[in-house]
Amino acid sequence: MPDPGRAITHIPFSELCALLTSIFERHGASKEVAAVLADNCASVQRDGAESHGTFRIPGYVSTLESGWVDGRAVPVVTDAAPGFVSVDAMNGFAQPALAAARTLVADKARANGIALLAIHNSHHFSALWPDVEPFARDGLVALAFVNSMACVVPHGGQHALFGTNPIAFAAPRAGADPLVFDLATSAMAHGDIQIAAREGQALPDGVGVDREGRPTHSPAAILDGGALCTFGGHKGSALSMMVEILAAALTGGNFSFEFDWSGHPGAQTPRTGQLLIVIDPSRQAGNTFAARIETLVHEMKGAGQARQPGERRYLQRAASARDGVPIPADELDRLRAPAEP
Ligand code: NDP
Ligand code: PYC
Repeated sequence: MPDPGRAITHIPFSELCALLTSIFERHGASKEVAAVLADNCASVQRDGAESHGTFRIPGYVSTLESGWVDGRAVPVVTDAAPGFVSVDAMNGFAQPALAAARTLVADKARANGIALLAIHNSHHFSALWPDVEPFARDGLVALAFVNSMACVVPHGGQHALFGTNPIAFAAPRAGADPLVFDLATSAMAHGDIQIAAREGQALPDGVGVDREGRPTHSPAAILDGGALCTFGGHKGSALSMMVEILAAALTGGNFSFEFDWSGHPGAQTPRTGQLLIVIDPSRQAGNTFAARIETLVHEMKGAGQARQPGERRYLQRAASARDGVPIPADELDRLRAPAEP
């Protein structure tokens, strides 16, 4: 929840993109990488995802400065099989790797009905929905899986092993924005724990444990040697395990517990992997996919589900187009300062 006491400024999307591009470039990213990351981060801020928008810029900057990530990496795309594209991100960010392979994997999905995009040696520090929504806008179904850094205890376990391991899904709709969900498999995203700690908020039951493994309501205790729990007990734990398998074992990337960033003080971006599964629903005989989704959404509303996943984001996107992208005034001041952030 945004801090209600914090002053908010509104800035045009293009201005925010230009500001973020200049910050990324100033801290060692190539022109191409800076443009992709700036568009991604500004889009996330525009859509109201507080934990992964401009709040993350200090983390990007300190990571680039630490030498942990290569902001000038040029991803290497391999056409591995009729339905399999592999990308070595070359220790760069995952979003430029996805951008480099996006057309190829979409073409393969159309040709085969389904295709995989396996990215390894990559850093993902953002929300996942920008990775899947564009596929759905092109009529495809997409799933994405990313593992992160060991900060989540497997169900029944004693120490952190999994990452916060998000899963995102997008499907096209007839005459409406795609149906999208994007969620961490931990009880809360690590970014939201950082925000709760900054704002002195207590956490609900079941979110995390302290360094002794005792349940805690304190975000500071989770950040200070404690750990997060998965959402939904053993069920979320199984999904988190699946993300480790798909995003790391299948792509050739690191598990969340495997990389060692201790030699790079300031590093915050996990060096892991990402898997995307892209499906062409038009391959179904007598294709009724879009109509079936409308039936489902209609029935969900009829059952009383007032808010569909993705809806809040689309509403915030429309408000940002009208009023400018909301950003805390002190955060924007820091971004605009010559020695930001
Ligand atoms: P949330 O719990 O806020 O939301 C999860 C999903 O549920 C969203 O699609 C959201 O839609 C939807 N939703 C939320 N509330 C409702 C409701 N009341 N009714 C119906 N749908 C609802 O997300 P998380 O905190 O789990 O994750 C936040 C972000 O953190 C994600 O974008 C994720 O990708 C990112 N993340 C990134 C990581 C990385 O390694 N890069 C690691 C972990 C998390 P809507 O979007 O419209 O609100
Ligand atoms: O919020 O859990 C998170 C996260 C991890 C990596 C990027 N975001």
